[in-house]
Amino acid sequence: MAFDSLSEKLQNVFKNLRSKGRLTEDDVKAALKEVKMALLEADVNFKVVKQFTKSVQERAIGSDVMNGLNPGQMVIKIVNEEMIKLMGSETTELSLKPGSAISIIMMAGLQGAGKTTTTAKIAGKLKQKGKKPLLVACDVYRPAAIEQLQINGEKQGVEVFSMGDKNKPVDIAKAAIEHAEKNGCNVVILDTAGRLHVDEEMMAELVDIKSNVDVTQTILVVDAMTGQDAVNVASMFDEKVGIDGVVLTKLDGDTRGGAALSIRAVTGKPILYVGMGEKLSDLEQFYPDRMASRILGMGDVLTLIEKAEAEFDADKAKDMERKLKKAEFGFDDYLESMNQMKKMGGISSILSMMPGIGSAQLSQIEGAIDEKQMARIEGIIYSMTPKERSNPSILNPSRKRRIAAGAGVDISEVNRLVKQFEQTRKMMKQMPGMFGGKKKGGFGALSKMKLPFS
Ligand SMILES: Nc1nc2c(ncn2[C@@H]2O[C@H](COP(=O)(O)OP(=O)(O)O)[C@@H](O)[C@H]2O)c(=O)[nH]1
Ligand SMILES: [Mg+2]
Repeated sequence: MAFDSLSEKLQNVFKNLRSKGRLTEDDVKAALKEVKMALLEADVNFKVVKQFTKSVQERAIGSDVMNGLNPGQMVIKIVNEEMIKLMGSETTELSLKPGSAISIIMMAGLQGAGKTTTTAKIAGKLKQKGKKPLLVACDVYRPAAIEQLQINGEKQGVEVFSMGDKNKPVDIAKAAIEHAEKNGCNVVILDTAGRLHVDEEMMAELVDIKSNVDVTQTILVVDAMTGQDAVNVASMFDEKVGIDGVVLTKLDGDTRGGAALSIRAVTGKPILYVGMGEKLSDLEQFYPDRMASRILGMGDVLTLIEKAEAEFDADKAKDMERKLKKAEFGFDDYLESMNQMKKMGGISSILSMMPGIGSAQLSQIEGAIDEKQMARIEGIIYSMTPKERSNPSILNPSRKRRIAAGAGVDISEVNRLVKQFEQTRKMMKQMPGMFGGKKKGGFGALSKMKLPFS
């Protein structure tokens, strides 16, 4: 299994840390030196390793140890978070056009990377989602490649378009799109030819397709077994052809796994899927957080950390309540409370734990909050100066105009947010115990409450 050796080494480093009561700066540095070695041995890109250990060290040395964790666990927590960040934090989906509009996906990569297999794997996933894919045999250099795609397509119950090996890939692609239009296929996946090494001819062929066909996404397939080469290949393809995302194959093998940690950091392009075997069902969506836990291989400690974080949130909440009572509640706290709600699964999941809230009210509240709206609010608050955030009363029209321009919204949106903020503040004052307090009472006010996000 990929990462076995890296996991083992990291676990050893952390075991030593865990047994210590307190961590000195030297402890942290010594541990990170070992982390660095382990990452390099796992074939993680050198620059990435350097930057990674630097960030971890800065955070580890400067940070307070969270309640419920020992210093060693605190370091693990930071390593885990930085690893997730390295891999892009969020899961990136293959970006497709909605409905019946035809998306064109061009698969690229070296020979043997797993393009043809991955093409069929992705087709299966898309079919499950209700899409109608068409697989296109653009690898005209090896007759076996066409047959391989046909066999795989058949297994997936997906149509394969081929014109044999006498036409240019770009012409096959064009013909395939016409075929898709006539037959109601809404995703066209072009399985292109690879070479053993990056070469001009291959790149030129891909560029030719891209400039003649309206490619929606170019997906690069790289073999995890090739380690840093995979990362270099990704950089070159991105430079010459332009890629939108990466599929990392053969992660089931005995690879050192470094590519998974480096690709995003080096190329800026997300990993969309990982190949976990030869079977057509062996393709997994890429989750940076799950991958980090897999690499760290410490489910128990990570669970402990999550718990400590939850408690930490509760502490913050109490602090917020105190601020509220003293009328110190500012926009920063407002943002914080929004983020907490997001983390805790939305406001409705919090409210549903409170007495006196009916389901009708809940669904009304639920409908009022949407992620986009929250993002806009965040944008507005980030456009405020720290002074404005902590002291909203200074927000005069000219400041509001500046903020609106900064956030790229209309000034009326800023006005609305400020008004809602004031109302929230007032309402919260009437509700002792909403944040972490144990006292009951004041919940009746919720039914009249003007939500911060509505
Ligand atoms: N173990 C494993 N093998 C894979 C994976 N993806 C592809 N392969 C194998 O790698 C070989 C080359 O794959 P292929 O799709 O023909 O590569 P292409 O030349 O890029 O089209 C085949 O034997 C595949 O079965 C994977 O995720 N895991
Ligand atoms: Mg192939």
